[in-house]
Amino acid sequence: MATDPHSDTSTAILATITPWLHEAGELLTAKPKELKIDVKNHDELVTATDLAVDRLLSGKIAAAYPEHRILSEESQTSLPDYGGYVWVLDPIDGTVNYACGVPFSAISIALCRDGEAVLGAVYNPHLGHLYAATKGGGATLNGAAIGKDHPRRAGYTSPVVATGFPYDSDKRDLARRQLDRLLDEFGYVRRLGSAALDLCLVADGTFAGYYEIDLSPWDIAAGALIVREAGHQVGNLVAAPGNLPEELNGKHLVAGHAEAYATMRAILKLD
Ligand code: LIP
Repeated sequence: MATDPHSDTSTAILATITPWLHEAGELLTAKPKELKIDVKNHDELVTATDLAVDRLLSGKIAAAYPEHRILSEESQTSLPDYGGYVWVLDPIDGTVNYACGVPFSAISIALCRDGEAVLGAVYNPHLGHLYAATKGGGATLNGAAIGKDHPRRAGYTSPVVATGFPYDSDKRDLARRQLDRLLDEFGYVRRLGSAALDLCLVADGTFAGYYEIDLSPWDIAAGALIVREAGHQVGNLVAAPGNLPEELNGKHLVAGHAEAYATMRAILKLD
């Protein structure tokens, strides 16, 4: 039955999609003897599981919210506009990790209204971690509040920042310079391979910050809302391209706790 989200609160919508995420998560944790892996856009991996998760979740969204649109890494990668309700879906964020058997990948899903995220969820089925947030409603990990007012450990501030590297080889030299800047400033740098989960680890206090050069809307839509709702900061060093809403801008994305965020914005350059 179509539910108008205006009457159906974001929390209720999150409750609706949570079992969908667990069902999709079982596709990631299954250990198929064979896994079809293809290459798209010259150098990006896509597996049969990415496509299966996309079909599963896109189908459920279309059945429950037929008047909504879907922006998805594996089926609809752009829209003429972002008005009304748009779901932003990354069936597997961390596809290379998934393809190689590294247990650090996630399903990332957000619902936007007129270009602003109203709810987001990032589910890592390998660890059983469901990060979620609603706009104005705070951020949670497996239902427990996370963020600035809910430190992982009293009096402890993580010194670690995370980053990632673009598929596009033309951007690798800049990535190396940015990595140098982060290493010189912070010392502890991690590259775990999933932007969505990197953002969630900023939200829950594991990391002090995160930066990446060239992400897509589906990599960051849910994770960025979770960071904001955790009381931390997210922004970009450049404006969003074209008509893409700022909340879906993954270019030169910076996220972090206040001090680390300010430091990262000061040291990172566009050249
Ligand atoms: C990945 C991001 C990662 C980035 C990769 C890729 P995918 O998303 O999560 O942080 O470094 O280049 O964009 O392709 O696995 O959905």
